[in-house]
Amino acid sequence: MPRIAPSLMCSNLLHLQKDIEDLDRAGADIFHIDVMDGHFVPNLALNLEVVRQIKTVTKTPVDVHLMVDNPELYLRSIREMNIEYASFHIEVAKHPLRLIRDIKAGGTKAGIALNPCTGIGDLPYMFEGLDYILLMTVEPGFVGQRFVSGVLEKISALKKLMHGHNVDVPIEVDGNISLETAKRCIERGASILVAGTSSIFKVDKDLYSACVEFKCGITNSALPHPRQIL
Ligand code: S6P
Ligand code: MG
Repeated sequence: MPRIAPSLMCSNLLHLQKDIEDLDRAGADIFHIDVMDGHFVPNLALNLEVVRQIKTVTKTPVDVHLMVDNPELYLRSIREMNIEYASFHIEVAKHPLRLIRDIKAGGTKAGIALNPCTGIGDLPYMFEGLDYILLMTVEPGFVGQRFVSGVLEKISALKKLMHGHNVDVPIEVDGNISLETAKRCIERGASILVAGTSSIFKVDKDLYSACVEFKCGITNSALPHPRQIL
């Protein structure tokens, strides 16, 4: 069953706690949290201090997407906060195996993230110990960008590559994941969908209903009767 990971960077920070509560009621599986440093990407989103606060208001696992030049600087905090998932970018990792080992040493699941134009050829060297792979479907850094459809082929190729190495870890897709692009990614083998402004964080819809609808849409299940809505 595909899992939905709302991207909290898309939330209005003035009511972040309410958004988290609404998303929890709507059945969000994971909270995706973008941490940037203004160097790896020309933007700043959330930071680990905000993650610490988020963890006080929800029990839903958090997935920290480190879009930073020096992911090793963040490991101590990730460990102290008992973060469930953390990914770093392959494009900056000098010693990816060491990073994977250090993330996992604190009980966190370790993921590697790849930009849309980064190839998958080196991944088999890192398969051992890796818990998930995050494929960016937009250039990292900003919300509301166009879907890079070439990544669909990369999902299929990655599934094949994993199969050949007897590995089967979840593929997460991140960037312009609408109902339509989500379905195309799922068909190819993606199973964690980062939901942002293209699906649930829409100005004309309340977040709870948008998340319920998106979830029903990707799992092909019927919308709950209004009276079942809490
Ligand atoms: C982008 C970041 C993503 C965004 C997400 C937003 O750099 O890694 O997690 O938050 O892509 O979703 P959307 O639907 O606006 O692209
Ligand atoms: Mg992200």
